[in-house]
Amino acid sequence: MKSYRVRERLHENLLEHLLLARGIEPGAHGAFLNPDYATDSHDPFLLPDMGKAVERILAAKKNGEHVAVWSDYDADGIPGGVMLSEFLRVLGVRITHYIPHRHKEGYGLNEEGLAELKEAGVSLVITVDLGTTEVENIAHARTLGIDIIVTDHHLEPEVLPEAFALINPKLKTSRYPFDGLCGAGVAWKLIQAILIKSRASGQPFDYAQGKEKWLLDLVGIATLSDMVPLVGENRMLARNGLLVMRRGRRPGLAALLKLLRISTQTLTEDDITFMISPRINAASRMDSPQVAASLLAATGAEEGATLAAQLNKINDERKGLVAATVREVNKRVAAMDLTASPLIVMGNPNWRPGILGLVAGKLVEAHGKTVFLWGREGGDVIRGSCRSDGTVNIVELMAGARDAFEHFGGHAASGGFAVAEEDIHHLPARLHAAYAAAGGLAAAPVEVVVDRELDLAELGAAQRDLRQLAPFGVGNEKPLFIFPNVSIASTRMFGKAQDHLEVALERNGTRAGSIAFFSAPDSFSKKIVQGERADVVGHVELDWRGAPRIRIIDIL
Ligand SMILES: [Mn+2]
Repeated sequence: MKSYRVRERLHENLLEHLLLARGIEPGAHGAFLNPDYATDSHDPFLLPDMGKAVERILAAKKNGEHVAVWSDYDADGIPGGVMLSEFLRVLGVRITHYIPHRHKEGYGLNEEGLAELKEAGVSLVITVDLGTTEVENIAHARTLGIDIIVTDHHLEPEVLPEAFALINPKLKTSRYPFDGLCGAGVAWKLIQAILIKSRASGQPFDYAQGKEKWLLDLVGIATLSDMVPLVGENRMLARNGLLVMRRGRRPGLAALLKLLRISTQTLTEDDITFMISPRINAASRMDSPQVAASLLAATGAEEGATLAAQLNKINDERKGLVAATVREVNKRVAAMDLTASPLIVMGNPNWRPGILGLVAGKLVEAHGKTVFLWGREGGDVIRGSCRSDGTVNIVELMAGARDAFEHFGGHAASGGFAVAEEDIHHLPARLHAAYAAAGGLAAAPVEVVVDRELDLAELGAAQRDLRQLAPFGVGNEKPLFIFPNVSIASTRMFGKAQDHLEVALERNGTRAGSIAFFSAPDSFSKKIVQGERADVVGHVELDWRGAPRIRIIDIL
């Protein structure tokens, strides 16, 4: 059960109050509100191995070497890989952008892919968003005569690989003042370093001063997608990234936004995280990571439009597949009695592992249980995804059944695993035993902190303040308000399936619109009844006409 607490008022001015509530000291408010490209960007040479990496890349250019950018397949790795490839190509380096298949190859480097690149004559591989843990594959690359420069932001493992260079702000040896960059952010620092070095040399590259800022749209997408804290240098990258995106200069992105009927000029972080990132991620989930990369790399309007349509179609197929899998699981759940079971553990060799994380997320919401789902794609290893309902740390749960898995990993709330075919039938019993041993905690009651009370008449002013505080995300949560004692003037359902709710609110003669997607008048703590009064908890946003409205979170 949720309960709400309104934060103590820290300042009369709303913006100051919100900044203080986010732990930003009064002296730092100006710097937070106005991220600055020059001052918020730290010296890239403070990152480990940066000087060495730049020298190696310049040598590769001089020697006419064939270089591969090997990026992850998600919405951090793909934009990062496209960006680095695009930049190095402009410098005149021969580049192949390699993206592994999410399930046939999996996350990271692999011997077959390296062999393929070796065959194609590649002598240098630069990773994006991966590589920090790749001890064996990097040693193998060495035997093939391939140098590897790692750019990554993942945590330092016990043993580090012997890469030619290992650029990662999270390494214990890093002197870089900010360790929150995403994978594309680290690749971006490599670009900055190459340019600094080139411009300091007597013969700089033919690359106009400041031109590199046009690459920030890709860093921005990655930074917003990868759930890194939107503070410090990330805030600058995300904010400038959105500014570049609003200029609409990348044909593929422009075409995708147009197709989704998102206005380019007023694009916000929500458009990226709810509309663009899931589509980039859909590509690899549905076997075609290259479509997302080609879309972001497209140089012509026509090519952009074709790829946008293709990516959107892949996303529709992904949605259909998720919905069908959810239905199949629900049917099986209904046929079993799971009332007493804290876990749902299920699989089907025909399920596509790439979508099971999304399916598990929906099932956690629907059933309030921790969910493990597995499927298979190529080979005889079974792969799956799991999501916690909040009663257990899912990685610790899997660790409690360690030998049931070939591999597992993840975070407290979500994870992934691989199981040998002959062991899969033991998985439910093993996980239930591990859950019982962990003593599965009761879900703690959730207390939601509301940033402040607001009157409907303050909506417009609040919206202007909020745009200064944006972009919102991890580390800079979207402010939540309570509008006390407002009248419900009218309600209506809308949308193709009539599954979205719009409510007109009124108080002291001021009217305001509010909205809740996939909701009905009885979806909240209190039922919405026309003519009655209620406290509305919600976020403030702009509607498609640019008027402020409330996004309903709850009705009390
Ligand atoms: Mn990443």
